[in-house]
Amino acid sequence: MTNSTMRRRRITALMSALFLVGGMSITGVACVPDPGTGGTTTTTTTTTTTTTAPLDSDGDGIPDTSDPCPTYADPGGYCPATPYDINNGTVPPGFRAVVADLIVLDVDTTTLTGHGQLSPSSPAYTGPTGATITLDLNTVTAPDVGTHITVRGTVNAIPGLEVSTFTVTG
Ligand SMILES: [Ca+2]
Repeated sequence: MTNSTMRRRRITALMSALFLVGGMSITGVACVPDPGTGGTTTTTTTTTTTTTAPLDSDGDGIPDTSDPCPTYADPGGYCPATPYDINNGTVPPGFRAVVADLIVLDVDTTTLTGHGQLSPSSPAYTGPTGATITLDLNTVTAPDVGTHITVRGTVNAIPGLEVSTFTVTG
């Protein structure tokens, strides 16, 4: 037996052993094509959405479209009004008003009401008729009589103001 024959036999024996260990025959092996990309084109789409904040002219956080007074900044939605506006119905019940330059005329701590009159020194003052409004203080600590206050509240049917808050201005 030549060296070349012996080498061929060893290779054949080795291959047979490998196939037997693997439990498969050479005729049972099927080639599975590599799925790869299969010619598929991958497209990446980037969408940019720009959201424009609604216009808020006075910067109080209430958009102009829903702000009862878009040029007066008040996060609570209160709008400037005078006692005249409240007494003559220019601003109706339910209107959230901020009334400046009121002088506290009196306070009744039993009924929790008081009266405020527009200061004659106010640029809005046009005379005594209609210059005084009733202030329903509810749970608000009563202001001192004689002080000047700016009041925020909701116009009621009296007509007057259901006071939410006030600040002493003098
Ligand atoms: Ca606003």
